[in-house]
Amino acid sequence: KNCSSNSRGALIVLEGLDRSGKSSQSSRLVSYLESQGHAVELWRFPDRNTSVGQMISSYLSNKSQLDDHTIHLLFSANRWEKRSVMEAKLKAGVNLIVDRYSYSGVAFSSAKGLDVEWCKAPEVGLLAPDLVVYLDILPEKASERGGYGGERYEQLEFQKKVAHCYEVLRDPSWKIIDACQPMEEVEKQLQEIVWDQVVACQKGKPLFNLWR
Ligand code: Z5A
Ligand code: MG
Repeated sequence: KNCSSNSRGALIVLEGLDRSGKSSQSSRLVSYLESQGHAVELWRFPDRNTSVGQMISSYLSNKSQLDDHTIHLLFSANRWEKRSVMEAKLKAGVNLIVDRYSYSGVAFSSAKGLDVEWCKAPEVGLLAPDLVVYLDILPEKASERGGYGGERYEQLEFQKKVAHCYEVLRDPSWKIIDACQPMEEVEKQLQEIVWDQVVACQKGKPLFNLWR
């Protein structure tokens, strides 16, 4: 292991449509990194445990109604309230595997018609991921998986719009994995992609802020 003072954990984000396999793959990845002796934690957004997270959860389960801008800012606030802990963990050498992040925030809100730049603004200054992995699946294929639950956004027509918004956001640094492959295959490809970043961050790769 590299012992330089700038050694840190990697911030790895998994993105993708509903049912693309983010949660399944995030936990498999965490187990893998643990088995290899790395310090690692599984995080997810929204984090429904905070008071902001509870407002979000109530909105997603249709128990409350909120203006589109308001819920967008709550999702963002939910990331801001975790930012300092996130930075401390990374600096302490803990790798963070994060199930959804700012890209979900922008993709889902802009899919409702909000301006992309307006959606990005509150995310500026959050920690930039070292790696964004997009689990790629057609909305039609995703909707066949176990059926959508009853939460807001879990509808095929809306998911098609979200898919388009993710395409607009996607940049060349993203790693795209075909999420229609068997779970074990996705898992293997993910392990290979993530390994390089974990090593680079151990060697002291600098940490940046988002969208500055
Ligand atoms: N949202 C937002 O609007 N703004 C924000 O800033 C953020 C989020 C952060 C809740 O998110 C909603 O919040 C979400 C976006 C919005 N709304 N939608 N849509 P969430 O993360 O809590 O949503 P979730 O319900 O936990 O997860 P998910 O995205 O629906 O699914 P997933 O994690 O991608 O998939 P999975 O649970 O791992 O797998 C789904 C099923 O597919 C399951 O039965 C698996 O066994 C199966 N599966 C997985 N992989 C495979 C493969 N390879 N083959 C076959 N079957 C598979
Ligand atoms: Mg999930």
